[in-house]
Amino acid sequence: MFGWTGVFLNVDLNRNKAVAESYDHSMALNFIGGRGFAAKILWDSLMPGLDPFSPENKLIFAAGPLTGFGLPNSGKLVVAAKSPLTGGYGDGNIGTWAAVQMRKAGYDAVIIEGKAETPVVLHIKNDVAEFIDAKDFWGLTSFETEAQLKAIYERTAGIVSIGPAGENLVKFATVVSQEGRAGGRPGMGAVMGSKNLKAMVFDGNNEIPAAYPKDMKELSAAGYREVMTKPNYAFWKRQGTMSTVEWSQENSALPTFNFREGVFDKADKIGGFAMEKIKVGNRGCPQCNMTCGNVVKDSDRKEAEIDYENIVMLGSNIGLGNLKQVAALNRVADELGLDTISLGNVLGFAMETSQNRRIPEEIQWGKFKETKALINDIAYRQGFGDVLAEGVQAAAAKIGHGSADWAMHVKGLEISAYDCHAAPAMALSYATSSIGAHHKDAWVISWEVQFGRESYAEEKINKVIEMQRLRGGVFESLTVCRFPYAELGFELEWYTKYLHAATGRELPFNTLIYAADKILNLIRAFWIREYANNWTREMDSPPIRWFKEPLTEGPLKGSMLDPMKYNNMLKKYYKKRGWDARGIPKKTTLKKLGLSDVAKQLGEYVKLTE
Ligand code: PTT
Ligand code: SF4
Repeated sequence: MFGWTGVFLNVDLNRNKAVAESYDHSMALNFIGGRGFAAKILWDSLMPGLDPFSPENKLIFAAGPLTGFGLPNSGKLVVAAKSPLTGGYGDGNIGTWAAVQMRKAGYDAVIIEGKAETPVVLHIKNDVAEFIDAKDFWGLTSFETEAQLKAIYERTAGIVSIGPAGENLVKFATVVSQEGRAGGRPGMGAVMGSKNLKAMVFDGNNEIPAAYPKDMKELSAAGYREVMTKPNYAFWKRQGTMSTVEWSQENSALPTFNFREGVFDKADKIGGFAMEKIKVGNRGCPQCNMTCGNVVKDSDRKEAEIDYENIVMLGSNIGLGNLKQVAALNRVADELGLDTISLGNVLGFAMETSQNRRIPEEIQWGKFKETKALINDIAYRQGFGDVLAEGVQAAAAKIGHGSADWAMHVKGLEISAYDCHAAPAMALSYATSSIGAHHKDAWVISWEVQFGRESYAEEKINKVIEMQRLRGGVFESLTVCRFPYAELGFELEWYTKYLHAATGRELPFNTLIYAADKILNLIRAFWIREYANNWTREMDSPPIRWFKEPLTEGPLKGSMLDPMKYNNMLKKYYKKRGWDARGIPKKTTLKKLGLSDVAKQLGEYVKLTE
């Protein structure tokens, strides 16, 4: 097999054993890699109803057939498991040398189960896996852990680790790499912590088999050159995702005061141009010439790497308008290994709950020092931080007194940084995303602004489905970065050329889209199997706030979502997907996608419609 190494590494932490296993061609062709592999493995091997923190949960690091070849923007992998935050399928995408090194070590995925008796670091060098005592690392931040491991292992090693939040099973702890790349929003870092796995060090020096190595080299060089010719390239290097702050403010989509508003009076202080004034450099994922991580000196005089989502969720969403301070909170979240999006949500939720006097704690909007202390309490599960460490849905359930009305999540995963009071398509995208409220599958809001905010037209449903297939299906299974395509207009044909050179196969886009649909339906089946008869179509609803409390400021003052129109939209979405009125894939849909065996199993948990 070319392109894929054809090998998974199965690691059992109960027994300190790692066994390489060849997998079938059909797995590669049907599920491509990354998210596709993870979904298939989790579907096949997890007992429904399993506690996500039990040793039987599997933590999967999976790459795609283009990873590690040196192609532009290809240094990423997917980290996945059953999520402790949502109880459903969870994953994230992280740019890291670990992706490159895992493939060079000979593996398309590393699948970890069991729980080490005491904390370990797993070192994988080609076909040798070592389980190293990690007692000296336990308790360190992710930055400290990586720095210390770097000093011990090869300079080229790729490292992923967790911080104290993962160790303390904070439900939105992430896996961190390279002091500023973080992945696995729905608690993948906590699953790693539950296994007593502090870090993984990957090192490999095998050739990854390519069908046409010469073409690969030429295409790679041409790809890098092409990226640089794109009109927006220079501005992207200046601001990366940060220019979205100004865009969101102009379009009333900037999460402000826990998504109560879509504009923030200090937006210009935390935006892309403000960032340029304090920027000291660029960082990024391996094998990328777009390096979109903006490095700034934060208010603690330390270097922090910042992106749009982080800055907005820890800035406007909690009423903080000082960029250096926001950057410091971002860095602290990276050190502790907390997802910044969920963190900004739980903080905003806590501030609003305090303001509404539903808790005795005084937690005020926009207070830097106090917020930093609260973040620490969340990571170490101290005091009220312990309640927030469970995520916004569980915190609201515990606090009660109507606080669920301002708990901003879908299926337990907190909303990422686009306010949808006036964006029905983006709301549908959040509501039906594969992991809960995340923008990665169908970021349609900029298209929606041009199409018309008020509309609930069919085109919007089509756009959400198209983007879910492309971004959530194709990009997540190839595990390559979607930014060249999404932000610079890098043409999709490049990927079919890359795939041909890597695998020797013609894999046109319609084949990839078919695989994407298969993967997305399998993930849907996973959720349904977990929730069985507790599954309801309300699980595909955006937060109630967007239906009940109109914007009170900005150019779209008075806007909110219409529940009847949204429901109608969701009904049509299900129909286009081939799902029944509950949002459950029909037997015929699964069959058409080559998932008859999945239909059979799923039918044991819920009654399927023909
Ligand atoms: C992603 C989510 C995002 S999406 C951001 S900023 W973004 C937040 N980043 C965090 C962070 O940083 N530190 C932290 N402690 N928590 C964070 N949580 C948030 O996580 C990231 C880039 C970005 S920056 C985006 S949009 C794109 N995402 C891609 C994707 O999902 N798939 C893909 N094929 N390509 C992508 N390219 C872009 O990658 P999650 P990264 Mg991230 C510091 O992890 O779980 O997927 O959630 O991966 O290497 O940091 O790159 O404005
Ligand atoms: Fe990573 Fe940004 Fe490059 Fe994408 S564009 S590979 S997120 S540095």
